Amino acid sequence: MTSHHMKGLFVLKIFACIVGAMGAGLLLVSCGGDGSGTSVKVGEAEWKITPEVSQVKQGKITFNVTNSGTEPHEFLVIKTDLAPSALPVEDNEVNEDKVEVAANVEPFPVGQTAKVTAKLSPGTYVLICNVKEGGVGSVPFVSHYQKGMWTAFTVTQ
Ligand SMILES: [Cu+2]
Repeated sequence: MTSHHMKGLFVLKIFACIVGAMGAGLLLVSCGGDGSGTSVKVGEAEWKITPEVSQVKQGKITFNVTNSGTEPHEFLVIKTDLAPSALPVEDNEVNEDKVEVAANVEPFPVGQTAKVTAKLSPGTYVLICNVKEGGVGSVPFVSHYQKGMWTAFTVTQ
């Protein structure tokens, strides 16, 4: 790769970064690092969510979520000051209209890894799976959140 080519890539990256920040309606203070953001591996299974780290620095965070369980799971990043176990539950699931959903992956199959990127500001978050099941015969409805698929996550300055 020529140095001219590399310079072109560098400019492109900064441009993409500024556009991204403007798109989110945020004041661009700095874009830090090389612009590629931070990646966090997350494991999901019955009935737990296990990120490899529980805290990251603010910015563009990519979650690589692997379903190593035996049924489909989803993945939500919720920004909240509530305790992780105290999100607003209605009809046996978290009411996603009553919380700030920063990122969302719809239910995905066993053995697959889903990827979602979000620009996260400092604060406290909860990672959850909100799949609801039951309702067949006398089996009551219950969400994976209620079964314990939640964990605290912190974004620092
Ligand atoms: Cu689940």
